[in-house]
Amino acid sequence: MPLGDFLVAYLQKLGVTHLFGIPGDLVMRLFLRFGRPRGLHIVTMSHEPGVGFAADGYARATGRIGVVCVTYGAGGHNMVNPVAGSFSERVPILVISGGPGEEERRLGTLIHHQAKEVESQLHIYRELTCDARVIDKPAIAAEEIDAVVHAMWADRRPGYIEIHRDMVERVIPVPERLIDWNGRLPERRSDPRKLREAVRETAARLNRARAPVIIAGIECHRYRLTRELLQLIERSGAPCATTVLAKGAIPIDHPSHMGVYIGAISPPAIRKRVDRADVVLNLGTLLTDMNLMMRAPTFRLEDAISAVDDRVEVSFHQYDNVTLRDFVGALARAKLKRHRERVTYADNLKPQSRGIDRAIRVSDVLWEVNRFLRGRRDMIFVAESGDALFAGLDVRVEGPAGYFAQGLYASMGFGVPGAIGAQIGTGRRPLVLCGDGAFQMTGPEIAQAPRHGTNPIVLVLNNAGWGIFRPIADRKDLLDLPAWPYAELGGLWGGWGARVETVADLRDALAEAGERETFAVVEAMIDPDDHSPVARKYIAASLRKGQRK
Ligand SMILES: Cc1ncc(C[n+]2csc(CCOP(=O)(O)OP(=O)(O)O)c2C)c(N)n1
Ligand SMILES: [Mg+2]
Repeated sequence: MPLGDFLVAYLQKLGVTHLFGIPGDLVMRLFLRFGRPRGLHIVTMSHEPGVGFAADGYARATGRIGVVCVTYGAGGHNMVNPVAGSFSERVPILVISGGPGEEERRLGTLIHHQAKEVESQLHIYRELTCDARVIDKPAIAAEEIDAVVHAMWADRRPGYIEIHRDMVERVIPVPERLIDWNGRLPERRSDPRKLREAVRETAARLNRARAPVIIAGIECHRYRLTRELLQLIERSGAPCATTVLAKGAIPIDHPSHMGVYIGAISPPAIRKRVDRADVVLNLGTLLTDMNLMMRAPTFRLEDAISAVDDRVEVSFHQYDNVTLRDFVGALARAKLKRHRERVTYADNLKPQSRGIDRAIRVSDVLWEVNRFLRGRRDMIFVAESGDALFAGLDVRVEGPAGYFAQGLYASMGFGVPGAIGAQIGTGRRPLVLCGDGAFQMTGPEIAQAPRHGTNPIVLVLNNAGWGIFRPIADRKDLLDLPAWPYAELGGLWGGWGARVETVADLRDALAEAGERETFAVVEAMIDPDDHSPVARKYIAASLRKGQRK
């Protein structure tokens, strides 16, 4: 069949429902192919970064592959930043790019949209994906596309295929295997002997421990292991926390959930409990500066058991070829002594000050967001980069797997389009917490929301600048932003907007946004020098660190 038709059929078999993209002449033939068949919706946005973040949000929220389709060069290069974020945070995004046909390449002239070499874009994407290929050999085209997708799924990382415009109609052979395939992608398998031994050793240590702790990391989220994880937590009785990156992997109201572990600046109850642990079971945790907030892990490595990247380390014993899925599943079924401990969920919020007819502090925003989200188990929450990323750690979303943020890559611009993608994928309405600076990057994509049947509530924290850097910058004037009429723009773009200056008005505006069918932009005016509780601790810690150097 023609390569273009094969790709459409392949994606449909995979269960892909949406494709995110912006066309251009070098990808038009392919792009229109996606538009034609029923069952594959095309989601276009204003700018490729928005497209990329939306596909990432879709993939994070659904656990499926996100697919983007862009034109070569100008489009592909514009997509680099979101895909880098997906790579960093283990989100499987398939980038499909067009490209110049063979005749054009043979002319020997520069081709429009070309940067350094025709292959430059491929080289760039090799850095940002687990597999990147130009699909230019008809005989093995189907196998190559299948290989990229399998690699992406095994790694939960982006993949890249470039299909030049003269290849779209080329007839390619499709192997029987793919015709008979049921569309399911296999998970990586463990070596059963190593798995058994790693589980036996871990169970023995857990059973000897007096104060074990479980820390759930990002891989629990990406491999969708919440069910197995909860079984393990319940069987072992150990208190658990998530890392910054994995917030949402454990339901907020689970009785063993302590909260978010942020190293030295964790809520004191969590820090003390982790420091006191005689076994720390790290499940799928990438050790990052954001997770630990610039401090080496407090627990001793000899007391740690860690499962990440298909490898289990029990103290200084290492077992490779043991996947997190198999490990958590088998451990949950092992004979475990049940530990008993009362756990209360801890965050960083101090009690809200009295009175609501007063100026809004960031901590008020969090109290009001939590009040608004209470009982709305269908809603999801998305935190932008900037103070919203720190602030979001104190947000309580009650429904399952309802929290999304770029906790490690931390690119501004993820919030609004990421939320649109997440709603497209799950049907759940997002509340986005977003700084004014981040809104100026991709917030206008909100104008696309109604076309795609979505209606996020965007809460813009308007502190008139890149506020997170004010405490550490001498030239504060360099951090100022022009005042956009955010709330008015929300109304002009087809939604509803409100600008609020008091806590009472914020409460009312959120309630009204919750009632409305359209998207909403709630602009909360914030003192330029105010920050969230976690940001304040983070800034104080980095200033101390800076002084020590
Ligand atoms: C794409 C991108 N560019 C630059 C940065 C660096 N950066 C991190 S936070 C920030 C300022 C964010 O401003 P705003 O959205 O208004 O949030 P606030 O700091 O005021 O809370 C900047 C510029 C980034 N994270 N991502
Ligand atoms: Mg700001």
